[in-house]
Amino acid sequence: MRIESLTLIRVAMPLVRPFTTSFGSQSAREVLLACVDIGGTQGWGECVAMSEPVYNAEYVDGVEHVLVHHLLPRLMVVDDFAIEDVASILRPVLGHHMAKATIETALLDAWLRKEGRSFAEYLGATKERVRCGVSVGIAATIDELLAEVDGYRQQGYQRIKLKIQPGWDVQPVRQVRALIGPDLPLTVDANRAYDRQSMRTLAALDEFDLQMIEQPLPEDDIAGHVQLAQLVATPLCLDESICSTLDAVDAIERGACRIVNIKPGRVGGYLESKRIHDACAERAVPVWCGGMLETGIGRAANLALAALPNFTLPNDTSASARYYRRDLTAPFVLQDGHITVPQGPGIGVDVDLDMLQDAMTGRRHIERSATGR
Ligand code: OSB
Ligand code: MG
Repeated sequence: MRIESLTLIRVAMPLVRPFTTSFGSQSAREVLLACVDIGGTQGWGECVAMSEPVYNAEYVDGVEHVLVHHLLPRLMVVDDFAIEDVASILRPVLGHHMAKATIETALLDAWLRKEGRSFAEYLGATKERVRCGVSVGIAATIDELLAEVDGYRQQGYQRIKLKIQPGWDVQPVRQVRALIGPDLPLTVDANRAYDRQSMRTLAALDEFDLQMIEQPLPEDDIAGHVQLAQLVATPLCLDESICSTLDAVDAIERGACRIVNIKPGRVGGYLESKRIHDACAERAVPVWCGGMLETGIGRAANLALAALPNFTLPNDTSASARYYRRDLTAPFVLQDGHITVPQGPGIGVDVDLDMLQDAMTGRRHIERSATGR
């Protein structure tokens, strides 16, 4: 394939309720979409970076800059490449996984649409629907948290994940466990908010039979996670620490985690996500698909990934209504705790162009001819 044009579209997406984590609160997503044209067929990629570099180092304006000035020019000078070549063409640019994932996903969608093949089939999906959990932000009060969790429980989510931070951990977890009973899986996600001095607090969570503790320590403290894993009985899961297959293998072999959260944006795309899935499967380490409050465009691709066989734990692939009043695609709906994997060509869903028009805040179009090729 070769790229004829790239259109970058900014969309303002208000959340149904603010989402608060240990790194801050957000009431809307500023979504960057890439629409690539390869000889008349278009494909879409959703950038998962946040407005500010507070989850990891990437942020929306930075992603747009890297795409336009460093990634697109490297792809535009190649007249015929395969989807499997994209990562190596972009390898001279260090980091910037979310930017790389955005363009690689748009190219994968375009190429698969042209071939009449789905993400699910290309990636090797073995399930028609995936298990869904829900990620619950830090609330103003425990009563508000309990009301929100109760609503999700009634909707049928298969796992509740509570965001925690120092001062919002043992008590909310105790009360939520009391509300939902012993059978519904419960997890916590600290987004790196603890340090080596707070290991005792994390060990106090053992009594609540959590399925996992996600990313308790800073992303570069693998040795700290190894120590913590020896002190707590609850399995540790890494999110921010895992940016590649090498990271995953290293963390597993050192005993830093027993579960891996795979977010395609964080690791540079769906091809690398599949490699992480395979490496974890070989080592009998279960994985699940994380989320970044994606619209239906990113969610469709995540569902296809989560349909791979070693995605055995409930995923952060919740229904559209958990995030947005109106989505950029037909809404994804929770049925019996699952969402159905799209089977059409590419990501398998169409972008709602009326909705896109209404929510668009900016647009930038770059033609091949304009780059002098
Ligand atoms: O750590 O998993 C996280 C959202 C933004 C940034 C980081 C995280 C999250 C979530 C939301 O937990 C998961 C979802 O999309 O439902
Ligand atoms: Mg996380």
